[in-house]
Amino acid sequence: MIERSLVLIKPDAMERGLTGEIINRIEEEGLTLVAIKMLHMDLALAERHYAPHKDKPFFKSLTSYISSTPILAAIFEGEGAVNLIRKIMGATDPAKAAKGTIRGDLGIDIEHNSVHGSDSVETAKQEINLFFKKEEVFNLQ
Ligand code: IDP
Ligand code: MG
Repeated sequence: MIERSLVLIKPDAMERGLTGEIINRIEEEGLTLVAIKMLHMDLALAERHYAPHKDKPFFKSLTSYISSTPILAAIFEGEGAVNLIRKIMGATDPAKAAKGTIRGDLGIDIEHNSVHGSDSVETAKQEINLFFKKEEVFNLQ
């Protein structure tokens, strides 16, 4: 199934100049970039994006972190894009993520883990709508 997934390059990766490295790792696995923008998420957008975590003890810290500096939001498209990107990213906690994954190689800690990737096709649709207008997404296949 051709799917789309939302990827965010988080503040810790932005600050260390890792955008090219992260995009490259995803493109190398055969996925296609169909939308990209730089934006500074405000707290309201951060709270909407991370709403499923609103009752977690780290919610306040997480939303404040993700809105601390400008980030990159991107949509990648391709066969099984959602799960493939989860695999390329690695486990949530960089200390537990495998070597060769983005988080395993580049992540700092469980909060500052360099990237976000949608966790299902359904979530991806909602997340994409939160960040992109229809006309900002391109058909390259
Ligand atoms: P995911 O990004 O791998 O899907 P989620 O459980 O959905 O992981 O958590 C969303 C984000 O919240 C993580 O990427 C990470 O930045 C942050 N996070 C997750 N668990 C913790 C924690 O225990 N402490 C601090 N931040 C966390
Ligand atoms: Mg998640």
